[in-house]
Amino acid sequence: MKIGITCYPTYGGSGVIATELGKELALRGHEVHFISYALPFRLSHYVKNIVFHEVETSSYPLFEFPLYTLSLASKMVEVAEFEKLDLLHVHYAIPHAASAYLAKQMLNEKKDLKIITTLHGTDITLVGLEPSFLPLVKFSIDQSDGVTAVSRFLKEKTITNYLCEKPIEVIPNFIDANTYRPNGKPEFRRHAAPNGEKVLVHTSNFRVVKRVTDTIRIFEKVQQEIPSILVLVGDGPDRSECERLCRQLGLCDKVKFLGKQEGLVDILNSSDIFLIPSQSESFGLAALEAMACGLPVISSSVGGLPELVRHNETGYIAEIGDIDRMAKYAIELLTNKKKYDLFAKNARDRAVNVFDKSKIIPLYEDYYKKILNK
Ligand code: GMT
Repeated sequence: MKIGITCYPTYGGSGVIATELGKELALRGHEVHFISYALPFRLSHYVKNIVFHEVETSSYPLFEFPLYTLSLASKMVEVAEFEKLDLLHVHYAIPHAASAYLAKQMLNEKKDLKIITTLHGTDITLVGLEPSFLPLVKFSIDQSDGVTAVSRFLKEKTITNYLCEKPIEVIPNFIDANTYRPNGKPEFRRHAAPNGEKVLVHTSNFRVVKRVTDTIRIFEKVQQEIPSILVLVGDGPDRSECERLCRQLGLCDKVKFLGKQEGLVDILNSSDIFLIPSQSESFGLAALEAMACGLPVISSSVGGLPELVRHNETGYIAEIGDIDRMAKYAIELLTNKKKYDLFAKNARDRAVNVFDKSKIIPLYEDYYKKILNK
């Protein structure tokens, strides 16, 4: 197949999934064309069968706001026509699904370009609900030829929030379990926790929905009982508030802010427990990456997290904001080696058996064929 993929190219789960999907499809012999304003950050090396098309947006004194959505639609038309695309798969509804709709209409006479929209999270649960976007999101979902969501939760939310009539296929996030695996490389642990402290870890884009301050408050309780450190990977709007909280709680020497990192697998391999106490999480790709490295996960009970984390089996789940309970769960796991080892094995097994790319990529391929044959 000749497949166009549009996604946000910067850090973020939807861009990761879109790029890794494109790479896997290319490996399977499909021709993949990425269309975005910058090279997706996971496309750092040449990959056979992958071409990147950059969208440029002109500035003009009249245009107070950049007209990316329109430039993207024009580029989609150009690529679809000249590269003879069979379908265009857009990730994150806003504004990609609207640009794709426009491109489809522009091509109407020339070809029937099929549009598939994958819903990832805040495009449905947060941003899309704003009155300035809601009618457009509903319209562009209904006008897509196919729609997928990354969890059953997100599918249900889309149906109830937008009264969408379009059938939605659930295709969960995936990982490469060969890359994300226990690798026996504890170098990071050796210098971050030189006295044998336990290592709790959290990775995110530090937006308020991630409740990183809860992560710090959970850790505050854990370190009172168990010698431990907290490693925070990533960056974003809430980081300064988190640093301020650490100063207030006197935890600066035990909480390591690493910022954005490439070597996540090695950091996860040097950690014991992954914390994700989010306010909203349609899937939780970061938690899946940790599970694949053999880390039990302690999460809030929101969104798609219970579809990933099995309570009392691969980790623990608690109500949003129940810091005491999450801390209790962490302490229980860190003081019961038998249980910890079992949960760590269960977490890895679940990641491999249910969410490895070998299980999920064929679901996308089958879905593409179904939409193309409609
Ligand atoms: O919705 C977002 O916050 C953006 C998006 C992203 O690009 O990072 O994250 C969402 O998509 C990921 C990949 O499908 C999911 O694993 C995340 O759970 C989801 N984030 C939220 O729902 C907050």
